[in-house]
Amino acid sequence: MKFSELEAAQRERERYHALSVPEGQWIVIRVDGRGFTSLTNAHFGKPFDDRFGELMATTAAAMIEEFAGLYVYTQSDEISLLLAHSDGSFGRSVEKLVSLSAATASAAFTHAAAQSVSFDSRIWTGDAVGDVVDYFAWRQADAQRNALNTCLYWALRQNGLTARQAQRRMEAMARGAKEEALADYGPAFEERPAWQRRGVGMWFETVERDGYDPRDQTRVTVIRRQLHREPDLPGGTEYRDMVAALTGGGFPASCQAEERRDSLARVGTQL
Ligand SMILES: Nc1nc2c(ncn2[C@@H]2O[C@H](COP(=O)(O)OP(=O)(O)O)[C@@H](O)[C@H]2O)c(=O)[nH]1
Ligand SMILES: [Mg+2]
Repeated sequence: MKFSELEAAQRERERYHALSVPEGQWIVIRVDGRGFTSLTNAHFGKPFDDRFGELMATTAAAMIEEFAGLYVYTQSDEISLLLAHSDGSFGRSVEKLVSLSAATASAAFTHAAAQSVSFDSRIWTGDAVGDVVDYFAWRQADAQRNALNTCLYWALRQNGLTARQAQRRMEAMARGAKEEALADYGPAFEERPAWQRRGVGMWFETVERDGYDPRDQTRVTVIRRQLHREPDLPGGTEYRDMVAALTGGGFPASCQAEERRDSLARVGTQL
């Protein structure tokens, strides 16, 4: 068999390589830590750990920078990254987006924590801005529900209940009853840090800085893009409006991913 025939036959067996997200669809990439229940049980405080939250935020920042995304949101051990509508990176190849996002997240967390971890990855697609808003509202609602459950669970455990007893106690409780029970043991749910209840969001913003142009030795105003980190996200309608506004992204619609990456690299980014 000639090499060219062998090559063609093998390429044909890379069956999923041609799979790509159609133009015009919004893309959110979501990565999730693998086996983070055992990781957090072994190395981090319960129910929430500041250092773990910091590591996830660092990982989220690496993702939005690497993919020059519009918005990144992290809660628990997951990160959702919204790409620009016109993003053509990697030909919108599913294999590339999934593998490189998982690799980026795994490398960033591993480097920051000095502990080897891996993330899985999936792609969500949406037809319109309203779908993107629904997606992020969904992940935030998931954050809120899990945060209430985990806060109450650990409050019950710290007050002498076994794992089974705590689970039984919570089984039949509606959300209101859980909030009331939690308030009996410590700070009310609404008084706990917002990042624990609603997650953390990041996006690029434009700021004006005083600069110096060495060519004609004049003071100039330079526009810089920097990463804004929001640990106090709003909930409900306000959050939906915020996400809708971020789909605009601050880049002209015609600006391709390569140009955005270049412009971010040129000005540098800072947290
Ligand atoms: N101790 C602790 N655990 C956390 C924290 N954030 C997330 N987790 C845990 O991370 C796990 C994430 O859930 P999931 O992805 O379904 O579990 P996995 O399949 O084991 O990765 C849950 O067990 C959470 O309790 C934290 O700040 N502290
Ligand atoms: Mg996980």
